[in-house]
Amino acid sequence: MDARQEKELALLVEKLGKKTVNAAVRKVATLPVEVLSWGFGRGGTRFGTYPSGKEPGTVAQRIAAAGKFHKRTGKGATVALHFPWDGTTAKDIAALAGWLKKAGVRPGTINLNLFSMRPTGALDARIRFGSLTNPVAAVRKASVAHGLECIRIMRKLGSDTIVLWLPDGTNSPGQMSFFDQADRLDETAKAICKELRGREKMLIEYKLFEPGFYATAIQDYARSRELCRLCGPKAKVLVDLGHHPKCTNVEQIIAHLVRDGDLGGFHFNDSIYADDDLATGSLHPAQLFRICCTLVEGELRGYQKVNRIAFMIDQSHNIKDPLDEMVESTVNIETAYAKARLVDWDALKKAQDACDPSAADAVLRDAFLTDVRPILAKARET
Ligand code: AFD
Ligand code: MN
Ligand code: MN
Repeated sequence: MDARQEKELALLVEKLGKKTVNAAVRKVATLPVEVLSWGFGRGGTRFGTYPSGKEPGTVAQRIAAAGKFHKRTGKGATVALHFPWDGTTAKDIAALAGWLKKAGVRPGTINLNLFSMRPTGALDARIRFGSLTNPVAAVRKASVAHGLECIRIMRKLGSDTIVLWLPDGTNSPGQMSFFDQADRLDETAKAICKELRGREKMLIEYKLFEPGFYATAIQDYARSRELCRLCGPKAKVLVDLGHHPKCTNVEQIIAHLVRDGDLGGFHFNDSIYADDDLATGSLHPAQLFRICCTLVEGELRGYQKVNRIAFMIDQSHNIKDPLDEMVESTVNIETAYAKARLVDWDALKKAQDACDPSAADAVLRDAFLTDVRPILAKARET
């Protein structure tokens, strides 16, 4: 920290008290934020991807960039991986383990890919009719096999969590019965989850639409939670911020999940129109603050602890330098979380119980408007 930041921190201590500021510094410093291997490369859209040749192109280069990110920010101790993008053969996985070690980072969640055709086997052009919900048993079987393969890779790399994002959906009312779609998924999701042992987990992600444009198999948190109930305590809900209708109160969904211990974690990003995977907090910092406030309030009420909930970034870096955008997103997450840790919860509760919404909102605004950059600088230093 430089002299100016030290002075600003001292002012915050004067205003908020040493205990509150030190607690916020500690919470930010110890909040794990997982980055994504595929985010260090050039992202794109269905209209094209425009690599300049300078961004990481190979798996080794992406993992090396993750190492650079970790050194620069102290976050990203774990890196989410995606298969087969990050490797297929045992040799690839061994090489990947070496690159991660060399970069000083560890494997994070293992993300299934049920949306890319494979050169051999039943995950061929038929997956346009779905994977785990496909009408053809052989395709469903191959999809479950991919899930089991990811569990094997998870164990090989020393990770303990797989992520199921299911691209399955239909594009017209007649294409598939809702009942068949749901029955098949109940069965195939359980077939993957039952292989998990001990502390191993499966995060089940939901998404309103895309690539399906009529009926997505896991389209909202209700369906994800239903599947978690079916699969048992090893399955938890993954909330991707870009996966909701634009008029959704996401922090309210999070409160429901936290109360039942169903929240596995987040895929953080930002968007205005759809699942656009823009830099977290770059457009809706107040929503990110409210999400963090809901998590902190949940923890203070004895529900899930914030640092036991997976904070993961899931973005597509189409324009900016991917590493810069990953840093920007991480700082936005730390900023929102630091502010949520400054909320005067007693004053808020008092105002709420007195039915005084203006006083209550003033408490939240006071925290939200606090410049927490000195706290982040101190956290980074520690
Ligand atoms: C896409 C999907 C989903 C998934 C991610 C990685 O929308 O968010 O988690 O790819 O597979 O963004
Ligand atoms: Mn996601
Ligand atoms: Mn997405």
